[in-house]
Amino acid sequence: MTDATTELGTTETKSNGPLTQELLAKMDAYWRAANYLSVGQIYLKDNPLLERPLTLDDVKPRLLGHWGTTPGLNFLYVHWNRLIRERDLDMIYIIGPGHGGPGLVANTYLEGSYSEVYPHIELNRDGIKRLFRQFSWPYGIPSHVAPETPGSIHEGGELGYSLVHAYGAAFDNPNLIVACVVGDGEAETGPLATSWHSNKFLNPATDGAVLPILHLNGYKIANPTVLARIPHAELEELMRGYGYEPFTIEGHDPATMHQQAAAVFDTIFDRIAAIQKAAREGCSSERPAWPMLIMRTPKGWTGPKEVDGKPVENTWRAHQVPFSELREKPDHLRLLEDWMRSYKPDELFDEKGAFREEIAEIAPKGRRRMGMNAHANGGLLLQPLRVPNFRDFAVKLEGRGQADAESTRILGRLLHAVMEANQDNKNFRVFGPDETASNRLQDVITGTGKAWMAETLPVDENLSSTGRVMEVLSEHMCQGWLEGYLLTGRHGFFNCYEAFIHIIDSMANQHAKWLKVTRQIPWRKPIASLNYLLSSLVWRQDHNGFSHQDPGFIDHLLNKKADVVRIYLPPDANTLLSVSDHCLRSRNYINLIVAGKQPAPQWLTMDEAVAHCTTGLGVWPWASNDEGHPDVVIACCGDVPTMEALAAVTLLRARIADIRIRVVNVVDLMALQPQSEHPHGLPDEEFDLLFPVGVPVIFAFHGYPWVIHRLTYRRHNHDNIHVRGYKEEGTTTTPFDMCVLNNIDRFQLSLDAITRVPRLAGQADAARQWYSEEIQRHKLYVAENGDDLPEIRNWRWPAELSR
Ligand SMILES: Cc1ncc(C[n+]2csc(CCOP(=O)(O)OP(=O)(O)O)c2C)c(N)n1
Ligand SMILES: [Mg+2]
Repeated sequence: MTDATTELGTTETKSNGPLTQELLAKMDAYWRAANYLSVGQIYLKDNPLLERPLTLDDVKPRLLGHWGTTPGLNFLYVHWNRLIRERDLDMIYIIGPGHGGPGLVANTYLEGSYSEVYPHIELNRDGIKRLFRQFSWPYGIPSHVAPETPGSIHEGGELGYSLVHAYGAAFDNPNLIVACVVGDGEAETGPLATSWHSNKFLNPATDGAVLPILHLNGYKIANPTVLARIPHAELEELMRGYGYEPFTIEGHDPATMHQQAAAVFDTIFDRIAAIQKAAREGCSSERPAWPMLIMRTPKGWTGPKEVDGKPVENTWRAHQVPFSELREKPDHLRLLEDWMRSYKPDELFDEKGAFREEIAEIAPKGRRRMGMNAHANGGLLLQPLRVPNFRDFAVKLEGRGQADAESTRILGRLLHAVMEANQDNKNFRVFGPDETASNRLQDVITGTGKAWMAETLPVDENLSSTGRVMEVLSEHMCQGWLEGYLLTGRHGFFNCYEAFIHIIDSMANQHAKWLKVTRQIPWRKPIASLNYLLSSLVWRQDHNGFSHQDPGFIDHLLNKKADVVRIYLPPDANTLLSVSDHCLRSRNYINLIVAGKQPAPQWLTMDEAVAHCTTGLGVWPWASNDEGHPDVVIACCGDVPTMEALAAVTLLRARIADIRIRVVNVVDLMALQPQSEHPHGLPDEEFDLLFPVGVPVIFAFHGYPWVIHRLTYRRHNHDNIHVRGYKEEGTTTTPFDMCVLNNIDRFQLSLDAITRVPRLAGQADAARQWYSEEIQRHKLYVAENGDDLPEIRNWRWPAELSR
C-alpha cells in the first residue's frame, strides 16, 4: 500500500504546484483521515483509533461495503473544500458510484456536518467508534450515499443517474456549482451515456454550473471499463464530441497528484467563472464548451497492493472489501492493521479522538460545508408554488356529456398560468420527451418557450435559451432532471406517453425509495411531489397501435409504499384540473395522473368535480336510477371506460325498463383499498354502502383488470366485482374496436350486467344473441368503412336520462 506521509516527505521536488507545502501537508492529512475513517467503517466495530493492537474482536462479523471507489471520492472532497474556501463557492457533490458511501460519511463527519444532524456521533473516540459500528450494521446506516447521508441528493445505488441529477440541480440555480463524479462503469449505462447532452440545455447566464468528473479508476465489479481501455486521445475526442473541454489528471503518487489536481482545478474553476461572466455580462450567447475532468487514478488507491499473492490496488479486486478472511488467515488481520496505520491515525486524531484542529480548519464553515449545503436538503429552500385558481379554467358544462373537450389542452392552460405566476421565482419547469405538444399541453410552451442552447434554424418554433419547458427525447433525462430539480427544492411536472413511461420504471423505484426513507429523517425537509401526467393513452393510439399500448405503469407504482404513491384517473377536464391543482401543491409524493388528450365528453361541473375528487370516488346520481336498491353497480375508472360504462347504462335502460343501475366513478384509485392499506382508502362501511354486499359490480377500468382485484381483494363484496380492462389486445384500429378487442365495450358491459343480475337470468340467452349480433355488425362495418359506426361515433349521453 502507499505510505502517503513517506511519499509526501520524499517528493517535495515533484510536488511543485499551486499548493504551499503547508497546505499540501494538511490536505493530504485530511485525505488520509477520510480514507482511514472509510476503511474503519468497513472493517471495525471497536478500537477505532488503533490505540492497541488490532484483534479479531475489533473486527465486524460481516464485512460489507465498497472500498475501491472511495479514496478517489475522498481525494476530490478535500480538493473541493479548498476551492470552496478560496473562492467562496456554493457547491454540492454528487457521487455516481454511490457505493462509496463510507467516503461521504467520513468527510461529512470530518467537517462537522454529520455530528450536527446526528449528535450521538460525537467528534471524539466514542463518536468514531459509533460511526464505524453503525455502517452497514443492522438498523445502522446503509452502505451507499443514502438519504441518511448529509449533503446528498443522490443515492447512487442504481448506477446511471448522477449526471442528470446534477444538471437538474443546476437549472435555475445560477450561483450553484454541482461537482458530479461519474463512475467509469456507470458511464456505460444508457442514461449516463445520454446525460452528457444536458449541456445543450444549460444556460450559463441563468443556470448554475455542472462539473462532470469521469472517475477513470479502470474497473467495475469484475471487469475493466470500456472508457479506460480506449486510447486516451479517443476518450478526449468523445468528450469533445459531447461538447466539453476535457482536462485530465493522472497518477498515483499523492503529493504529485494533489499539486496536479489543484493546478487543473484552478484552471477549471477559472474557466467556469469566465463562461458565466461572459454570459451574464451579455458578451456571449454561444453555447460554451464547459470543462470536464478525466481523473485516472487507481481503483482502491492507497489500499493493499497485494493480497494472498494477487494484485488488488489498481484492479477490479479492490471493488468491495479487498480481503475478508480475517478469521481464517491471521496475516489478513495484520494486513488490515498495517493498512490502517499507514494513514498515521495518531497524527490525525488527538488523544480524545477528535480530528486535529490544524487539519480540520481547512474545511469550509457553516452552510458552505457540502454536508450542510441547503441545496442538498431542498425542502429547506422550497417556496410554495403559486397555483392560480384552477376554477378559472373550468369547462362550462352545457348538459352532461353533450360537448367534447380535450382534457389535457385545458390543463395546458392552467400549467401556462402556473408558469407565469412563478416566473419571478423561477422554480417551476415542465419536462417531457418531445411530446408536450402532442399531449396537447402546448399552451404551456407559449410565452416561456422550450429550453435549447444548441443551434436554431428559422423553421424552429418556441426554442429559447431561457425556455422553461424541457424537451429531450430521453425519458431518463426528463426523469433525472426533474428529480434533481425537485430534490433541490423546486417544482415540476413530467408529461409522457403512457406506454413509454415504463422506460423510467426503475428510476421511479429509486425516487420512491428516497422519499420513503426521507420521511423517517427529521432533518430532511419535505420536497415537492414528482408529478406525472400520462396521456396518449392505451385506448386512443390511433396513429401508433400495439407498441404504444401499455397502461402498466399503474401496476408498477402500486407496488410502492402507500404513503408515497397517489394514482388519479380523472374522467374529464374539470376533474383533471382539480386533481392537478392538488398534485402541484402536495409534498413528498409520487403523483400519477392518467388523462386522455382526445376530444371527449365532459361530465361534471367544476363544483361537482372538486367534490368528486375530494372523496376520490362516488355515485354519479344523475346517471343512476337505483333509488338506494341497485340491481347492479356499474363502476368505471378512466375516461374511455367511463364513456363506455355510461353508454352501457343507456343500452341497459333501453333494453330492460325496470333495471336499477347505480353508476360509481373512481378518480382516486387508492380509495378502493382498505384504509389499513392506504391513507386514501375508503372505510369499509362506506365502501359497503357504495358497493352493497350481494350486488354485482361491473367494473370498467382503464388499465389491467387485476389491478382492481388486487385493490379490492379484502372488500366484502369482492367476489361480486367483475372487471373489464386492457388485456393486451391491440393494433392500429378504431377507438371503439380497441374496446371491443379487450371486451370493455358498452355491449360487453351490458351483457355482463344482465348475466350477473340474478333476477335477469331469464334474459341472458337473448342478451347473448343481441351481443353477438351487435359485435358482428360493428366488425363488419369497421372492416368495410375504416371507422366506427355512426351511432357509436356520435353517441351522446341522452339528456332525458340525466337526473
Ligand atoms: C444500474 C446498475 N447496474 C448494476 C449495478 C451493480 N454494480 C454496482 S457497482 C458496479 C460497478 C461500478 O463501476 P464504476 O462505475 O466504475 O464504479 P467504481 O469503479 O468507482 O466502483 C456495478 C455493476 C448497479 N449498482 N446499478
Ligand atoms: Mg470504475
